[in-house]
Amino acid sequence: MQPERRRWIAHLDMDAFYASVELLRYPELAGQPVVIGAGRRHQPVLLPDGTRRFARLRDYTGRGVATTATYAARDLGVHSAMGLMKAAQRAPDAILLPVDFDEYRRYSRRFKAAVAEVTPLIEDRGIDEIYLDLSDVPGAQEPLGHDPLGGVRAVAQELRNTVRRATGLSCSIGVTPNKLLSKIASELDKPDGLTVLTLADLPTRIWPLPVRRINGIGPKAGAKLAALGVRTIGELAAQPRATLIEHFGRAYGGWLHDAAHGRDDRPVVTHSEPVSMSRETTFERDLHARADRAALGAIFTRLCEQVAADLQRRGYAGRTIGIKLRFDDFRTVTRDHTLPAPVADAKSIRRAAGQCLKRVDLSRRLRLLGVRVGALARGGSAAPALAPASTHAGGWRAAAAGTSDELPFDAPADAPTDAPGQRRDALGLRGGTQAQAPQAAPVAARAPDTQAPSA
Ligand code: DCP
Ligand code: MG
Repeated sequence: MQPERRRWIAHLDMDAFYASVELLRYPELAGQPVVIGAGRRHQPVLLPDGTRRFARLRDYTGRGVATTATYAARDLGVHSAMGLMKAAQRAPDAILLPVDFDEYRRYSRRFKAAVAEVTPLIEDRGIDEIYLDLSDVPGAQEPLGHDPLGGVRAVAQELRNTVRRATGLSCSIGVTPNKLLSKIASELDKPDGLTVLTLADLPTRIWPLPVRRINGIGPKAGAKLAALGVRTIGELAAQPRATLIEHFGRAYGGWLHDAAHGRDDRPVVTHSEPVSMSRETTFERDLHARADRAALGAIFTRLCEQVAADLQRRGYAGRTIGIKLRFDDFRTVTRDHTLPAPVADAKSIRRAAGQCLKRVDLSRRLRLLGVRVGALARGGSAAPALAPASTHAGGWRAAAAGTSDELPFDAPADAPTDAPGQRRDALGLRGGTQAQAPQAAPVAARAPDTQAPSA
Protein backbone atom coordinates (compact mmCIF):
# COMPACT_ATOMS: atom_id res chain seq x y z
CA MET A 1 0.00 0.00 0.00
CA GLN A 2 1.20 3.47 -0.85
CA PRO A 3 2.10 5.50 2.23
CA GLU A 4 0.04 8.67 2.50
CA ARG A 5 1.49 11.60 0.59
CA ARG A 6 2.28 14.41 2.99
CA ARG A 7 2.17 18.07 2.10
CA TRP A 8 5.55 19.69 2.74
CA ILE A 9 5.83 23.45 2.45
CA ALA A 10 9.11 25.21 3.14
CA HIS A 11 9.71 28.81 4.09
CA LEU A 12 13.23 29.96 3.35
CA ASP A 13 14.51 33.27 4.72
CA MET A 14 18.02 34.64 4.32
CA ASP A 15 19.92 35.43 7.53
CA ALA A 16 20.60 39.11 8.29
CA PHE A 17 20.33 39.53 4.55
CA TYR A 18 21.66 43.01 3.71
CA ALA A 19 24.34 42.75 6.38
CA SER A 20 25.44 39.32 5.18
CA VAL A 21 25.79 40.57 1.60
CA GLU A 22 27.96 43.44 2.87
CA LEU A 23 30.13 40.99 4.79
CA LEU A 24 30.95 39.17 1.55
CA ARG A 25 32.46 42.46 0.39
CA TYR A 26 34.19 43.23 3.69
CA PRO A 27 35.10 39.83 5.14
CA GLU A 28 37.29 41.55 7.77
CA LEU A 29 34.03 42.52 9.51
CA ALA A 30 32.96 38.92 10.23
CA GLY A 31 31.71 38.51 13.78
CA GLN A 32 31.57 42.25 14.43
CA PRO A 33 28.50 44.34 15.16
CA VAL A 34 27.57 45.94 11.83
CA VAL A 35 24.51 48.03 11.06
CA ILE A 36 23.24 48.76 7.54
CA GLY A 37 21.38 51.97 7.01
CA ALA A 38 23.50 54.93 6.10
CA GLY A 39 23.85 56.91 2.91
CA ARG A 40 26.77 57.20 0.56
CA ARG A 41 28.80 59.55 2.76
CA HIS A 42 29.42 56.61 5.08
CA GLN A 43 31.13 54.57 2.37
CA PRO A 44 34.28 52.88 3.78
CA VAL A 45 37.53 54.59 2.81
CA LEU A 46 40.38 52.55 1.37
CA LEU A 47 43.62 53.56 3.14
CA PRO A 48 47.11 53.55 1.57
CA ASP A 49 48.07 50.42 3.55
CA GLY A 50 45.21 48.51 1.89
CA THR A 51 42.96 48.40 4.95
CA ARG A 52 39.63 50.20 5.12
CA ARG A 53 38.37 52.82 7.48
CA PHE A 54 34.73 52.23 8.39
CA ALA A 55 32.24 54.68 9.82
CA ARG A 56 31.15 53.99 13.41
CA LEU A 57 27.64 54.37 14.75
CA ARG A 58 28.78 56.79 17.45
CA ASP A 59 29.76 59.33 14.78
CA TYR A 60 26.37 59.22 13.13
CA THR A 61 24.03 62.17 13.23
CA GLY A 62 20.81 62.27 11.27
CA ARG A 63 17.45 60.64 11.07
CA GLY A 64 18.31 57.43 9.25
CA VAL A 65 17.09 54.04 10.39
CA ALA A 66 18.72 50.62 10.43
CA THR A 67 17.53 48.32 7.66
CA THR A 68 19.14 45.39 9.42
CA ALA A 69 22.07 44.48 11.67
CA THR A 70 24.41 41.55 12.08
CA TYR A 71 23.63 39.11 14.86
CA ALA A 72 26.53 40.57 16.89
CA ALA A 73 24.84 43.98 16.70
CA ARG A 74 21.45 42.46 17.57
CA ASP A 75 23.02 41.06 20.74
CA LEU A 76 23.65 44.69 21.69
CA GLY A 77 20.00 45.55 21.15
CA VAL A 78 20.06 46.95 17.62
CA HIS A 79 17.39 45.80 15.19
CA SER A 80 15.64 46.62 11.89
CA ALA A 81 13.73 49.91 11.75
CA MET A 82 15.53 51.33 14.79
CA GLY A 83 16.71 54.93 14.46
CA LEU A 84 20.47 55.05 13.95
CA MET A 85 20.94 57.61 16.74
CA LYS A 86 19.17 55.29 19.15
CA ALA A 87 21.19 52.37 17.83
CA ALA A 88 24.34 54.42 18.47
CA GLN A 89 23.44 54.68 22.16
CA ARG A 90 23.23 50.89 22.37
CA ALA A 91 26.19 50.02 20.16
CA PRO A 92 28.43 53.08 19.72
CA ASP A 93 31.34 51.02 18.36
CA ALA A 94 29.27 49.16 15.80
CA ILE A 95 30.27 49.68 12.20
CA LEU A 96 27.89 51.59 9.98
CA LEU A 97 27.56 50.80 6.28
CA PRO A 98 25.52 52.44 3.53
CA VAL A 99 22.75 50.47 1.82
CA ASP A 100 23.33 49.15 -1.69
CA PHE A 101 19.98 47.88 -2.95
CA ASP A 102 21.33 46.91 -6.37
CA GLU A 103 23.74 44.50 -4.77
CA TYR A 104 21.04 42.98 -2.52
CA ARG A 105 18.76 42.53 -5.53
CA ARG A 106 21.57 40.74 -7.38
CA TYR A 107 22.01 38.31 -4.50
CA SER A 108 18.25 37.93 -4.21
CA ARG A 109 18.04 36.85 -7.84
CA ARG A 110 21.02 34.56 -7.38
CA PHE A 111 19.67 32.61 -4.41
CA LYS A 112 16.22 32.27 -6.01
CA ALA A 113 17.72 30.98 -9.24
CA ALA A 114 19.75 28.41 -7.29
CA VAL A 115 16.68 27.23 -5.39
CA ALA A 116 14.74 26.96 -8.65
CA GLU A 117 17.10 24.18 -9.64
CA VAL A 118 15.82 22.08 -6.74
CA THR A 119 12.14 22.84 -7.34
CA PRO A 120 10.30 25.19 -9.66
CA LEU A 121 7.40 25.53 -7.19
CA ILE A 122 8.55 28.79 -5.64
CA GLU A 123 6.47 31.66 -4.32
CA ASP A 124 8.45 34.88 -4.22
CA ARG A 125 7.69 36.78 -1.02
CA GLY A 126 10.18 39.58 -1.30
CA ILE A 127 13.85 40.26 -1.43
CA ASP A 128 15.00 37.57 1.00
CA GLU A 129 12.20 35.06 1.45
CA ILE A 130 10.34 32.43 -0.53
CA TYR A 131 7.89 29.60 -0.01
CA LEU A 132 8.49 26.29 -1.72
CA ASP A 133 6.30 23.27 -2.21
CA LEU A 134 8.59 20.31 -1.55
CA SER A 135 5.87 17.64 -1.58
CA ASP A 136 6.87 16.19 -4.93
CA VAL A 137 10.61 16.77 -4.83
CA PRO A 138 12.17 13.31 -5.27
CA GLY A 139 12.86 11.73 -1.91
CA ALA A 140 10.78 14.18 0.13
CA GLN A 141 8.19 11.54 1.01
CA GLU A 142 10.77 8.84 1.90
CA PRO A 143 11.87 7.97 5.41
CA LEU A 144 15.62 7.88 6.04
CA GLY A 145 16.73 5.09 8.35
CA HIS A 146 14.65 5.44 11.50
CA ASP A 147 13.69 9.04 10.75
CA PRO A 148 10.27 9.11 9.07
CA LEU A 149 10.92 12.76 8.11
CA GLY A 150 14.47 12.05 6.96
CA GLY A 151 13.67 12.49 3.29
CA VAL A 152 12.22 15.97 3.52
CA ARG A 153 14.91 16.95 6.00
CA ALA A 154 17.56 15.93 3.47
CA VAL A 155 15.83 17.93 0.72
CA ALA A 156 15.78 21.02 2.95
CA GLN A 157 19.42 20.47 3.86
CA GLU A 158 20.24 20.30 0.16
CA LEU A 159 18.39 23.60 -0.34
CA ARG A 160 20.56 25.24 2.28
CA ASN A 161 23.73 23.88 0.70
CA THR A 162 22.56 25.06 -2.72
CA VAL A 163 21.96 28.60 -1.46
CA ARG A 164 25.35 28.67 0.22
CA ARG A 165 27.15 27.35 -2.87
CA ALA A 166 25.46 29.92 -5.11
CA THR A 167 25.85 32.96 -2.86
CA GLY A 168 28.17 32.24 0.07
CA LEU A 169 25.25 33.19 2.32
CA SER A 170 23.31 31.30 4.96
CA CYS A 171 19.56 31.01 5.25
CA SER A 172 17.07 29.46 7.62
CA ILE A 173 14.36 27.05 6.56
CA GLY A 174 11.14 25.94 8.18
CA VAL A 175 9.38 22.88 6.75
CA THR A 176 5.83 22.01 7.86
CA PRO A 177 2.51 21.02 6.29
CA ASN A 178 1.64 24.64 5.46
CA LYS A 179 2.83 28.20 4.84
CA LEU A 180 1.57 29.59 8.13
CA LEU A 181 3.54 27.13 10.24
CA SER A 182 6.61 27.17 8.00
CA LYS A 183 6.87 30.93 8.32
CA ILE A 184 6.95 30.54 12.10
CA ALA A 185 9.28 27.53 11.95
CA SER A 186 11.94 29.22 9.83
CA GLU A 187 12.56 31.66 12.69
CA LEU A 188 12.85 29.03 15.40
CA ASP A 189 16.47 28.14 14.76
CA LYS A 190 17.89 31.28 13.08
CA PRO A 191 20.56 31.82 11.83
CA ASP A 192 21.53 28.88 9.60
CA GLY A 193 18.63 26.89 10.98
CA LEU A 194 16.53 24.01 9.76
CA THR A 195 13.27 23.16 11.53
CA VAL A 196 10.93 20.43 10.34
CA LEU A 197 7.60 20.21 12.16
CA THR A 198 4.40 18.19 11.82
CA LEU A 199 1.01 19.01 13.34
CA ALA A 200 1.95 16.70 16.22
CA ASP A 201 4.62 19.25 17.23
CA LEU A 202 2.09 22.06 17.55
CA PRO A 203 1.57 21.90 21.33
CA THR A 204 5.28 21.76 22.19
CA ARG A 205 6.85 23.99 19.52
CA ILE A 206 4.19 26.48 18.43
CA TRP A 207 1.75 26.98 21.28
CA PRO A 208 4.32 28.40 23.74
CA LEU A 209 5.15 31.24 21.28
CA PRO A 210 3.64 34.73 21.54
CA VAL A 211 0.65 35.32 19.24
CA ARG A 212 2.55 37.98 17.28
CA ARG A 213 4.71 35.25 15.75
CA ILE A 214 1.76 34.40 13.53
CA ASN A 215 2.12 36.30 10.28
CA GLY A 216 -1.15 38.22 10.16
CA ILE A 217 -1.40 39.13 13.84
CA GLY A 218 -0.13 42.69 13.92
CA PRO A 219 0.30 45.18 16.75
CA LYS A 220 -3.41 46.03 16.93
CA ALA A 221 -4.74 42.48 17.06
CA GLY A 222 -1.87 41.58 19.41
CA ALA A 223 -2.86 44.33 21.84
CA LYS A 224 -6.53 43.41 21.67
CA LEU A 225 -5.71 39.76 22.36
CA ALA A 226 -3.47 40.78 25.26
CA ALA A 227 -6.37 42.76 26.72
CA LEU A 228 -8.40 39.55 26.56
CA GLY A 229 -5.62 37.77 28.44
CA VAL A 230 -4.40 35.90 25.35
CA ARG A 231 -0.62 36.08 24.96
CA THR A 232 0.54 32.78 23.53
CA ILE A 233 -0.63 30.89 20.49
CA GLY A 234 -1.68 28.10 22.86
CA GLU A 235 -3.91 30.50 24.77
CA LEU A 236 -5.37 31.59 21.45
CA ALA A 237 -6.01 27.96 20.49
CA ALA A 238 -7.85 27.47 23.77
CA GLN A 239 -10.38 30.20 22.90
CA PRO A 240 -13.67 28.94 21.50
CA ARG A 241 -14.09 29.90 17.86
CA ALA A 242 -17.33 31.70 18.71
CA THR A 243 -15.54 33.90 21.24
CA LEU A 244 -12.93 34.97 18.71
CA ILE A 245 -15.62 35.66 16.13
CA GLU A 246 -17.51 37.68 18.70
CA HIS A 247 -14.48 39.91 19.33
CA PHE A 248 -12.88 39.99 15.88
CA GLY A 249 -15.68 39.35 13.40
CA ARG A 250 -16.46 36.28 11.37
CA ALA A 251 -13.55 36.39 8.92
CA TYR A 252 -10.66 37.43 11.12
CA GLY A 253 -11.97 35.68 14.24
CA GLY A 254 -12.38 32.45 12.30
CA TRP A 255 -8.95 32.84 10.79
CA LEU A 256 -7.37 33.41 14.24
CA HIS A 257 -8.90 30.17 15.44
CA ASP A 258 -7.64 28.21 12.42
CA ALA A 259 -4.19 29.80 12.63
CA ALA A 260 -3.78 28.88 16.31
CA HIS A 261 -4.60 25.29 15.40
CA GLY A 262 -2.08 25.30 12.57
CA ARG A 263 -4.70 25.09 9.84
CA ASP A 264 -3.84 26.75 6.54
CA ASP A 265 -4.39 25.32 3.09
CA ARG A 266 -3.17 28.22 0.95
CA PRO A 267 -1.24 26.92 -2.04
CA VAL A 268 2.26 28.01 -2.95
CA VAL A 269 1.56 30.50 -5.71
CA THR A 270 4.30 30.20 -8.26
CA HIS A 271 5.26 33.06 -10.49
CA SER A 272 2.48 33.61 -12.97
CA GLU A 273 3.36 33.30 -16.62
CA PRO A 274 3.40 36.54 -18.59
CA VAL A 275 0.45 36.78 -20.98
CA SER A 276 2.11 39.34 -23.20
CA MET A 277 5.22 41.47 -23.51
CA SER A 278 5.23 44.98 -24.78
CA ARG A 279 7.26 48.12 -25.14
CA GLU A 280 5.88 51.57 -25.53
CA THR A 281 7.22 55.07 -25.54
CA THR A 282 5.73 58.53 -25.13
CA PHE A 283 7.39 61.19 -27.26
CA GLU A 284 8.56 64.43 -25.79
CA ARG A 285 6.69 66.24 -28.51
CA ASP A 286 3.86 64.89 -30.62
CA LEU A 287 4.99 63.43 -33.93
CA HIS A 288 3.18 63.26 -37.23
CA ALA A 289 3.20 60.17 -39.42
CA ARG A 290 4.10 62.20 -42.49
CA ALA A 291 6.21 65.07 -41.23
CA ASP A 292 8.14 62.88 -38.78
CA ARG A 293 8.00 59.76 -40.84
CA ALA A 294 11.65 58.79 -40.55
CA ALA A 295 11.83 59.39 -36.83
CA LEU A 296 8.63 57.43 -36.20
CA GLY A 297 9.79 54.61 -38.43
CA ALA A 298 13.02 54.38 -36.45
CA ILE A 299 11.22 54.38 -33.12
CA PHE A 300 8.77 51.77 -34.36
CA THR A 301 11.56 49.46 -35.45
CA ARG A 302 13.37 50.00 -32.21
CA LEU A 303 10.30 49.06 -30.18
CA CYS A 304 10.01 45.85 -32.20
CA GLU A 305 13.67 45.11 -31.55
CA GLN A 306 13.21 45.68 -27.85
CA VAL A 307 10.17 43.43 -27.59
CA ALA A 308 12.03 40.78 -29.59
CA ALA A 309 14.99 41.03 -27.21
CA ASP A 310 12.63 40.75 -24.19
CA LEU A 311 10.98 37.65 -25.68
CA GLN A 312 14.26 35.99 -26.55
CA ARG A 313 15.87 36.74 -23.22
CA ARG A 314 12.95 35.17 -21.39
CA GLY A 315 12.44 32.32 -23.81
CA TYR A 316 9.06 33.18 -25.26
CA ALA A 317 7.54 33.60 -28.71
CA GLY A 318 4.12 34.98 -29.52
CA ARG A 319 1.51 34.77 -32.28
CA THR A 320 -0.52 37.92 -31.73
CA ILE A 321 1.27 41.11 -32.63
CA GLY A 322 -0.36 44.33 -31.61
CA ILE A 323 0.25 48.05 -31.74
CA LYS A 324 -0.96 50.87 -29.58
CA LEU A 325 -1.18 54.49 -30.66
CA ARG A 326 -2.19 57.47 -28.62
CA PHE A 327 -3.06 60.64 -30.48
CA ASP A 328 -2.57 64.24 -29.42
CA ASP A 329 -6.19 64.29 -28.21
CA PHE A 330 -5.36 61.32 -25.91
CA ARG A 331 -7.53 58.95 -27.90
CA THR A 332 -5.92 55.51 -27.82
CA VAL A 333 -6.20 53.00 -30.62
CA THR A 334 -5.01 49.41 -30.71
CA ARG A 335 -4.86 46.94 -33.55
CA ASP A 336 -3.60 43.41 -33.61
CA HIS A 337 -2.85 40.67 -36.02
CA THR A 338 -2.51 36.97 -35.29
CA LEU A 339 0.10 34.98 -37.17
CA PRO A 340 -0.11 31.27 -38.06
CA ALA A 341 2.91 30.50 -35.83
CA PRO A 342 4.64 32.18 -32.89
CA VAL A 343 7.55 34.50 -33.64
CA ALA A 344 10.22 36.13 -31.50
CA ASP A 345 12.39 37.96 -34.02
CA ALA A 346 12.31 41.69 -34.61
CA LYS A 347 11.76 41.39 -38.36
CA SER A 348 8.63 39.25 -38.11
CA ILE A 349 7.24 41.42 -35.33
CA ARG A 350 7.94 44.54 -37.33
CA ARG A 351 6.26 43.12 -40.41
CA ALA A 352 3.08 42.11 -38.54
CA ALA A 353 3.00 45.36 -36.55
CA GLY A 354 3.33 47.23 -39.84
CA GLN A 355 0.23 45.41 -41.13
CA CYS A 356 -1.64 46.63 -38.06
CA LEU A 357 -0.43 50.17 -38.64
CA LYS A 358 -1.97 50.23 -42.10
CA ARG A 359 -5.39 49.83 -40.49
CA VAL A 360 -5.13 53.09 -38.55
CA ASP A 361 -5.97 56.59 -39.73
CA LEU A 362 -2.76 58.50 -39.13
CA SER A 363 -3.91 62.01 -39.89
CA ARG A 364 -3.50 63.23 -36.30
CA ARG A 365 -0.26 63.72 -34.44
CA LEU A 366 0.87 60.91 -32.17
CA ARG A 367 2.06 61.12 -28.60
CA LEU A 368 2.63 57.46 -27.87
CA LEU A 369 3.56 54.36 -29.77
CA GLY A 370 3.64 50.80 -28.44
CA VAL A 371 4.28 47.30 -29.74
CA ARG A 372 2.93 44.22 -28.03
CA VAL A 373 3.34 40.48 -28.53
CA GLY A 374 0.68 38.26 -27.02
CA ALA A 375 -0.51 34.63 -27.20
CA LEU A 376 2.87 33.70 -25.79
CA ALA A 377 4.33 30.25 -25.88
CA ARG A 378 7.39 28.97 -24.07
CA GLY A 379 10.45 28.03 -26.07
CA GLY A 380 10.78 30.91 -28.44
CA SER A 381 12.06 30.67 -31.98
CA ALA A 382 15.53 29.42 -32.64
CA ALA A 383 16.34 32.74 -34.27
CA PRO A 384 19.70 34.00 -33.15
CA ALA A 385 19.39 36.55 -30.39
CA LEU A 386 19.60 40.08 -31.65
CA ALA A 387 22.44 42.16 -30.51
CA PRO A 388 21.23 44.47 -27.76
CA ALA A 389 19.11 47.02 -29.59
CA SER A 390 21.39 49.67 -30.92
CA THR A 391 20.99 53.19 -29.69
CA HIS A 392 22.38 54.49 -32.93
CA ALA A 393 20.00 55.65 -35.59
CA GLY A 394 21.91 53.76 -38.27
CA GLY A 395 21.18 50.51 -36.50
CA TRP A 396 17.44 51.07 -36.63
CA ARG A 397 17.51 51.92 -40.28
CA ALA A 398 19.54 48.85 -41.09
CA ALA A 399 16.97 46.68 -39.35
CA ALA A 400 14.08 48.47 -41.05
CA ALA A 401 15.64 47.93 -44.44
CA GLY A 402 15.00 44.22 -44.02
CA THR A 403 11.24 44.61 -44.28
CA SER A 404 9.80 44.46 -47.74
CA ASP A 405 6.34 45.86 -47.02
CA GLU A 406 6.08 49.57 -47.33
CA LEU A 407 4.90 50.97 -44.03
CA PRO A 408 3.38 54.32 -43.30
CA PHE A 409 6.39 55.24 -41.17
CA ASP A 410 9.01 53.59 -43.26
CA ALA A 411 11.75 55.57 -44.83
CA PRO A 412 12.77 53.69 -47.98
CA ALA A 413 16.05 51.92 -47.34
CA ASP A 414 17.97 54.24 -49.61
CA ALA A 415 16.17 57.48 -48.78
CA PRO A 416 18.36 60.42 -47.89
CA THR A 417 18.74 60.54 -44.15
CA ASP A 418 17.73 63.41 -41.99
CA ALA A 419 20.49 65.56 -40.63
CA PRO A 420 21.37 64.31 -37.17
CA GLY A 421 20.36 67.61 -35.63
CA GLN A 422 16.91 67.38 -37.15
CA ARG A 423 16.52 63.81 -36.06
CA ARG A 424 17.42 64.60 -32.49
CA ASP A 425 14.96 67.42 -32.59
CA ALA A 426 12.25 65.22 -33.98
CA LEU A 427 12.80 62.82 -31.11
CA GLY A 428 12.61 65.64 -28.65
CA LEU A 429 16.22 65.25 -27.60
CA ARG A 430 18.67 68.03 -27.28
CA GLY A 431 22.44 68.10 -27.42
CA GLY A 432 24.74 65.11 -27.27
CA THR A 433 26.41 63.55 -30.23
CA GLN A 434 24.50 60.28 -30.33
CA ALA A 435 20.98 60.01 -31.60
CA GLN A 436 19.00 58.10 -29.02
CA ALA A 437 15.47 56.88 -28.91
CA PRO A 438 13.40 57.95 -25.95
CA GLN A 439 13.56 55.34 -23.24
CA ALA A 440 10.93 52.72 -23.83
CA ALA A 441 9.65 51.02 -20.73
CA PRO A 442 9.29 47.25 -20.80
CA VAL A 443 5.83 46.14 -19.78
CA ALA A 444 5.28 42.47 -19.04
CA ALA A 445 1.62 41.85 -18.47
CA ARG A 446 0.86 38.98 -16.14
CA ALA A 447 -2.05 36.80 -15.35
CA PRO A 448 -3.75 38.37 -12.35
CA ASP A 449 -2.00 37.56 -9.10
CA THR A 450 -3.84 35.38 -6.68
CA GLN A 451 -3.72 37.28 -3.44
CA ALA A 452 -3.11 35.24 -0.34
CA PRO A 453 -6.17 35.55 1.87
CA SER A 454 -5.46 38.45 4.16
CA ALA A 455 -6.06 38.12 7.81
N1 DCP B 1 14.61 45.28 5.90
C1 DCP B 1 14.46 46.65 5.87
N2 DCP B 1 13.67 47.27 6.81
C2 DCP B 1 13.05 46.55 7.78
C3 DCP B 1 13.19 45.14 7.79
C4 DCP B 1 13.99 44.53 6.83
O1 DCP B 1 15.02 47.31 5.01
N3 DCP B 1 12.30 47.16 8.69
C5 DCP B 1 15.48 44.64 4.89
C6 DCP B 1 16.83 44.37 5.47
C7 DCP B 1 16.88 42.89 5.70
C8 DCP B 1 15.94 42.37 4.65
O2 DCP B 1 14.97 43.38 4.46
O3 DCP B 1 18.19 42.38 5.57
C9 DCP B 1 15.26 41.08 5.03
O4 DCP B 1 14.44 41.27 6.17
P1 DCP B 1 14.37 40.20 7.34
O5 DCP B 1 13.24 40.58 8.20
O6 DCP B 1 14.39 38.82 6.78
O7 DCP B 1 15.69 40.46 8.19
P2 DCP B 1 17.15 39.91 7.97
O8 DCP B 1 17.26 39.01 6.81
O9 DCP B 1 18.09 41.07 8.00
O10 DCP B 1 17.40 39.11 9.32
P3 DCP B 1 16.87 37.66 9.72
O11 DCP B 1 18.11 36.83 9.87
O12 DCP B 1 16.17 37.85 11.02
O13 DCP B 1 15.97 37.18 8.65
MG1 MG C 1 15.91 37.46 6.51
